Amino acid sequence: MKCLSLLFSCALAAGAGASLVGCGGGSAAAQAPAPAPAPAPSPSSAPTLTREVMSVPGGLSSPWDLAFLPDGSMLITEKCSGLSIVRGGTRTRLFGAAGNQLVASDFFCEGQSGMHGVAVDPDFGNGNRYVYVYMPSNAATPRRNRVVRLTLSADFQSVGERTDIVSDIAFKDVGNAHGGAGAHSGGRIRFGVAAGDRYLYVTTGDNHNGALPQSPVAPLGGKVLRVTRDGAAAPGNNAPPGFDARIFTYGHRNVQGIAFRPGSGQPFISEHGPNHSDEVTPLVAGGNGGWDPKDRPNLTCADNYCGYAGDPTTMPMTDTARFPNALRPSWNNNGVSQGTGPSVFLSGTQWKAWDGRLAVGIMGGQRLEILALDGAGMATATTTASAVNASLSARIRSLVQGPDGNLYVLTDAGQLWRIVPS
Ligand SMILES: [Ca+2]
Repeated sequence: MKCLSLLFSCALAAGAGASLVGCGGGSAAAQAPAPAPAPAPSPSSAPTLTREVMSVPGGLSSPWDLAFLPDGSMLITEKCSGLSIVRGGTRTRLFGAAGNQLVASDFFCEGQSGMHGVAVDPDFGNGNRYVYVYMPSNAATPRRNRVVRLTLSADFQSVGERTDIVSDIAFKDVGNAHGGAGAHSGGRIRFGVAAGDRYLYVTTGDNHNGALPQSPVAPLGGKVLRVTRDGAAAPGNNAPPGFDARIFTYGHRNVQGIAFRPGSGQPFISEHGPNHSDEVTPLVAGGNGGWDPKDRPNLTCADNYCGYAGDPTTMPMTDTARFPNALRPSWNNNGVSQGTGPSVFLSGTQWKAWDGRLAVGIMGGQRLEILALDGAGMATATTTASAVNASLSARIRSLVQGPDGNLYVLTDAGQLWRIVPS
């Protein structure tokens, strides 16, 4: 038992980046007087954060999302080139633009849009080898965003069997008074984690189209979809009568983060506000997020989009006057809009007081925010991780907790970080 204890202590020290001196395991160490046990970390203390900048062969240009395979390999998307795998120190371009192993001739990038989310099937390790990406396609007119399923080869070096499982997600085909084509595409995809909820959640955006968020039918925008691995409506979505059965929630603006609370598995989204009020919101099946930016009496807007026409009172991100049962946000970024995008729950005792808290990446605000939530999912306190470690200040695009329990981050500037708590 003593040897096991010694090895475990060394492993912890190595994992925390500490010197390995004294962890050699030789006889001298074994015969030394037993040190006093280290005090247990106080659960009230925040972790110390160490940032490691990781190298990706070939570098990254506008990376958007990442996912881990069961063997620890990493899938990474880049907005204009596509999907790559990083495995054993090598990088292979798998799917997307020219130069990838499988070229998608209908794929393109424009404005905010391109290769966005990536997800790994929960049964990948059981043999189906499915991975999924979210991307715009010009295979039909008007252009749409799609969720594409691919099968990764046994040698991890190629993909095939492309199957477009959702092909009618709204894409902003033409620029208007509020921004260029490709704006507000959403695009995060994640599988649920709770038992019985291994379905794919797909976040979408409002395209600067006032009618989309409250629209019950395709094209699907301003929604969170929940589908099977074949793209069919998942059971239990509880979409209102007359709504497309793939809709899990609606009435959103531009959802670019979704995360599942440890324990309950409840999904929480993070989305960009207009000129105010980024939101984090716990979702309930069939819920309405309360965003409705279309024209209304005494308010007529360019291109029928009133999203920027008001303030938190006149054009709220959650309009409880129009929709009394709207989903209530956990947090609204103190009423300001700073490009709140990805989110992930931190899980594990290595995160100390942050175990179970929600990490939220903020692009314009260039920071990593940590939200403490009560039982109902409402924020009770916030901590800025970028203040704990100033090197974490950047336009944060993707957040994933790795199989090693550390937090992996992609930045718009093209860096991949591993954040190690201790
Ligand atoms: Ca809302």
